[in-house]
This record gives sequence, C-alpha cells and structure tokens, in this order.
Amino acid sequence: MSEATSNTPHQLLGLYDSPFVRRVAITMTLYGVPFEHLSLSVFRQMDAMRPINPLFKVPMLTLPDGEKLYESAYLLDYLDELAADRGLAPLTPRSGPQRRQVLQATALAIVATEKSVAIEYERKRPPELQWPEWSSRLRGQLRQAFSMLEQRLAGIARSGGSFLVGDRLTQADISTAVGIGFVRYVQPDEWPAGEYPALEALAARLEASAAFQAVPIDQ
Ligand SMILES: N[C@@H](CCC(=O)N[C@@H](CS)C(=O)NCC(=O)O)C(=O)O
Repeated sequence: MSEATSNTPHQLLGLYDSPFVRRVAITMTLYGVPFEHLSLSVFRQMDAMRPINPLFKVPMLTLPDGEKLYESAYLLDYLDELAADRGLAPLTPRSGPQRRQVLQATALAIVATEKSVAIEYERKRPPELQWPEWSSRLRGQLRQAFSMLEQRLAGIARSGGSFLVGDRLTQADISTAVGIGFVRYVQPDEWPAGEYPALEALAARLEASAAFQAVPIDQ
C-alpha cells in the first residue's frame, strides 16, 4: 500500500452519534492515526455537506492524497492495512480462521446496529406512515443478533475469556460495543436491560477505555 506522504491528515466526515462513523474513529484512535473530524450531520447540515459529500452518506474518509473512501467496512479494511504496514496487529486479522470469526461476529454486530438505525428512521416518519409490524420485525432481528453475540461471549466468559474472538480486542468487540452504545443512547427503551449480561460487561469495559472515551457518542 502506498503510505501517506502528504502532511494533510486523514479527514473523517460524520457525527459520532452514527455508530458507523464512531467505530471508524475509535479504530483510528487505537491505531494512532491522526485525523481531522468533520462533524457534519447528513440531515441537518446538508448545505455544508453537499460540496464535500453529495452522497449524504457517512462515514466518508478522505485520505491525505485526497482520495475519498465510503462504507465503514471498507474504511476499516483500509485502516487495517495501514496498521499492518506500520507493524501493528490489525483489529481484523488479515487471514485464517480468526479472520472469519471476527468478520462473522462483526457482521452480527452490524445487523443489530442496522436494525436499530432502521427502527430510528421508522420512528422519524409521520405517525400515520409508521408501520408497527415492520418495527416489530426490526426489533426481533436486532434482539436475535444481540442474543447470538451474547451466547458466544457468555460461552467464552465461562472458559475465562473476555473478548468475542481469541484473547485480544478485535473489531468484533469494537463494533458490538459501539452498536450497544448507539441503541442505549438513541433508543434506551429498545435495550432490554439485564438480558445480555456478557455484552453489557464488554460494553462497559470498552466504553471506559481511552479510545472509546476519546470518541464520545454525543460530541
Ligand atoms: N453501511 C454503511 C451505513 C452508513 C449509514 O447508514 N450511515 C447513516 C448515518 S448512521 C447515513 O449516512 N444516513 C444517511 C442516509 O443514508 O441517507 C456503512 O457502514 O458505512
């Protein structure tokens, strides 16, 4: 990969109340990649965003050479490669069974997160256009994804482990904790307190960590 040569830092576009933006910002913080945070809302600041990102979809990462990247999974893939080039262990292993496991656990976290975002969009519709059966389906999927993660983590915890995959922090843990943080922040009524104790413990631990504290959801 061609390393950044310019002095311009990476620039990350989007609010941290977006779980997709936040997981990228936390990952950059953990990797020690300095970045400028452009905190613009895709809904409330469209005029300011239009010249920068007329797609109105965040996160968007601008590289030091001006190249723009979209879709948080691909941003993370780029950052993992950058980390590996710098001799750091990527948060998603580059190959092997643990890569598959991290990707799959991350996929569950993203299903839960996307369903939560979809519930939020449904709630923003005029009351007469809301479809309760649809919200209920989304809620069922959200809970199913978190249940599957809880089952995995509770099993690992019984054997003394404290991460979703292997014995170190991975993207699966980060995306899961960020997803939980989003649900609890935006839709506290959708988080069934006490139902996912292993996930709650993981989220509490990570939210207290320096990298998560550096990227507050309400900034
Ligand atoms: N799959 C995308 C999802 C990103 C996403 O949905 N971002 C929301 C903010 S949470 C957004 O940009 N919404 C505006 C829109 O879709 O029009 C990713 O992971 O980057």
